Amino acid sequence: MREVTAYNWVPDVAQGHVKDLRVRWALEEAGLPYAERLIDHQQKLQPEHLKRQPFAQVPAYNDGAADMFESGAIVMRIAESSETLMPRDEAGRARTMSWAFAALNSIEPFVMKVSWTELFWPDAPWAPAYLVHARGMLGGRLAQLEQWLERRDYLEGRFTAGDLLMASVLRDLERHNILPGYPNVEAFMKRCTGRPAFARALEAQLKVFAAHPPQPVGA
Ligand SMILES: N[C@@H](CCC(=O)N[C@@H](CS)C(=O)NCC(=O)O)C(=O)O
Repeated sequence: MREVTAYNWVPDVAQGHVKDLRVRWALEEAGLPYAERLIDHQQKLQPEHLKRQPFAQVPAYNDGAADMFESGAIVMRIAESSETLMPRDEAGRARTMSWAFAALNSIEPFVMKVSWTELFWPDAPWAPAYLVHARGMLGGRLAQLEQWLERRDYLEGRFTAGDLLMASVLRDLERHNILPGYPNVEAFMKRCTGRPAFARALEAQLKVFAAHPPQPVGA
């Protein structure tokens, strides 16, 4: 049985945004059942977890043949066994890989600069000036994506793991009132997260938090 390591509880701000969600979503798209290994914020620091996730984070993953960490890598491994996530032809597989890296390497860093600043340090004296630049850089990337998505429902015309990762990244902007400026990008994100597999994954993550009491999360 595949096993996903996830937190048993996180603060409200992170609920529905913890990165095991991407893995759960991929497994749901692929129709693969999985078990949860739930850890708390003390267990993430213990040698047993650090063996599986060197940075004391989640997700971690085991599918019987491999122990893995890094949500993007895990999603791509799941995609290898699902045509829903990865086209069978070589060129299509290569394009899926390109979009997966684009999501995590060309878009996510810009999303994180804005979202972390606005969520965690909104009142810092440096925040306003930093945000001008961070929002500017993010806007440049979103404008390019906006153009790419003109007349395309998905990044390559059909849903793949690249879309799953891109939508997962973009979704973190929902609470920052940025996406309405990029209607193609926003529609794409909603198209992806409107898939029944996403709803099942989100429900599974939130159900865990509802069942566990709050706890300190500091490292
Ligand atoms: N690049 C990693 C990032 C994982 C990550 O940021 N995990 C967060 C939850 S979404 C975490 O465990 N944070 C706790 C910590 O860093 O102490 C991935 O994509 O798997």
